[in-house]
Amino acid sequence: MIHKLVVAFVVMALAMFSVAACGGDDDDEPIPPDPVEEPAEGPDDEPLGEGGTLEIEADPGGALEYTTGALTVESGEVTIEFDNPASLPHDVRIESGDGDDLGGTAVITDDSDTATVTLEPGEYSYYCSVAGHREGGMEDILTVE
Ligand SMILES: [Cu+2]
Repeated sequence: MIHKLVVAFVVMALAMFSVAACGGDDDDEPIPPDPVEEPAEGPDDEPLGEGGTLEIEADPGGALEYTTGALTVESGEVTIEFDNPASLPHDVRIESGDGDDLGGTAVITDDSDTATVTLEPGEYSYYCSVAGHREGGMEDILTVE
């Protein structure tokens, strides 16, 4: 009598164990949740400063150079005040490090002109777009902080 109960108990226990083990084997790998795309932080998110004014002058003697050398300005809306006292036509163009033209003044002779460009922090150059002038030396560094 007791032996029969023990045997029955053991059989039931084994059966339950195998069912449990079987269920365990059927467990699938947990499915990872879809990756959430973080919004890309581009340069557009970088807060711009208050900008400033760049006073740029062409060489009065007519040499193919600016008298102002490397310049630094705060990021934001930047006003270019260009003075060309020479009898040669000149302008000021702003170029990004990637070679994109970002704007600039008119080509003027013995005159002055202003232009406004919006600049993010980075390394730029300013140059004269009159043919041959940039190659002749009318180019310098503009750092925007
Ligand atoms: Cu020029």
